Amino acid sequence: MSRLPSSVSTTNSLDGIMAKVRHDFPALQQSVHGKPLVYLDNAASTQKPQSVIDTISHYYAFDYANVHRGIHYLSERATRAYEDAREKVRNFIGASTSREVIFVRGTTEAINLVAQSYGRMHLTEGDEIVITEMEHHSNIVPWQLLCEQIKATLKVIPVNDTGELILEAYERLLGPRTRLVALTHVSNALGTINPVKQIIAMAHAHDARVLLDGAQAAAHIPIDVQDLNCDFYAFSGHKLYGPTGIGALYGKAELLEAMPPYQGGGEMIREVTFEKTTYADIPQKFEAGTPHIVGAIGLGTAVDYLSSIGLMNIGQHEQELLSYATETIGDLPGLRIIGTSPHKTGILSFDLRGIHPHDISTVLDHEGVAVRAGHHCAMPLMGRFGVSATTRASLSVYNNRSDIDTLKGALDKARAFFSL
Ligand code: 7TS
Repeated sequence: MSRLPSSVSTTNSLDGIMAKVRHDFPALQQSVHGKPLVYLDNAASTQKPQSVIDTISHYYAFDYANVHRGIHYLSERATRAYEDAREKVRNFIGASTSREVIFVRGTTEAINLVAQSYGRMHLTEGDEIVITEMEHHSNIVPWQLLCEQIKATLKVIPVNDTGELILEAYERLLGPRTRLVALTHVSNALGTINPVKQIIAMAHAHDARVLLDGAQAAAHIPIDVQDLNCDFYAFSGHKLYGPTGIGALYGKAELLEAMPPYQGGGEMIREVTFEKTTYADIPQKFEAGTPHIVGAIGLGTAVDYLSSIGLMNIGQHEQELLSYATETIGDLPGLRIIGTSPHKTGILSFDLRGIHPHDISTVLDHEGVAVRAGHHCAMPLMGRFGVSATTRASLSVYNNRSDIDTLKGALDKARAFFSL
């Protein structure tokens, strides 16, 4: 079951659409500490529209059954809904067949799957994996684990002072032993949108495969895996208005077909004997056990929701808001924005001299403003910018100028409180 957001039926103007989008999100209608909630922690996770909430409760109330096993009516209906969701995700990322879409718990699991399945099969001692200095720990640690297991080496593309990858350094890192390049499409701590098409082409010229971590991209910019020509693409449902515990891994069919299973169990087999087990075709080969059925179906509705507004519209709205936010808070005395690339999504990470980000966010919280403070699971990147943590406001489709004005007012209070 999916509904168009209430916003879309009534107006075509972007401002009009965005003004109404907010009403699709029940969580945004509440107050915290006696102040209207201003939710600016979208890079951590987004709130859910009513259509996603309705889909989830409808499934549990009326359609609930396991998938791919029962011959009974409900099981068939649940299986259809689950596979329809896969098709929606395929369409959302521009894959050529839904066999290339594997449901996983999220970006973290997707990357671990590729590291352990593709990595252990195709890489060997002395091979090299290239990542970047701006990766989330989810795109560092799985490769370190793999490197320890097979004695491969990790190489790191550095970032410049504005928070962009230094492509000349990348070119120098590529060599005959480079087997895999794994990088984020958009940085969660800086907002930088990386020139991934160029980076992929450079890797392919060296016969290396490329995995893109799309956790921070999929809700903000249109994704077309065929146009990008990436080999793997990973993202999480909860960052694009869908449920937690569900995400997708895209992989080129010929790669997935050649890869060994990541986990063994039910669903992923063709035939089991004690002597030898044969495996199901993709994507089932990589979906051992009962999947997060309602999560996938809810993700399908979230994708419908995003598509009904349009990723181009969302991107334009967020860019306008990012400009406004950068102007509004960018020249507060002592405030340094970390991540100043002209190619950014709506992420404002900053350091406010002398105040620990946890203290800032505590003051903001009392003003009803939710942001994230910390290292954002990007500790090496924090070190690169000489900080241990930042305060991060991250925008989404339902934020507006008034949210930014409230953020500014709350930051003024924090500055006064700490006598800055
Ligand atoms: N990659 C990037 C770029 C991310 O931003 C995140 C989560 C992940 C991977 C992991 O995603 P998961 O859904 O598997 O956990 N990033 C953040 C963040 O910035 N704040 O909280 C979570």
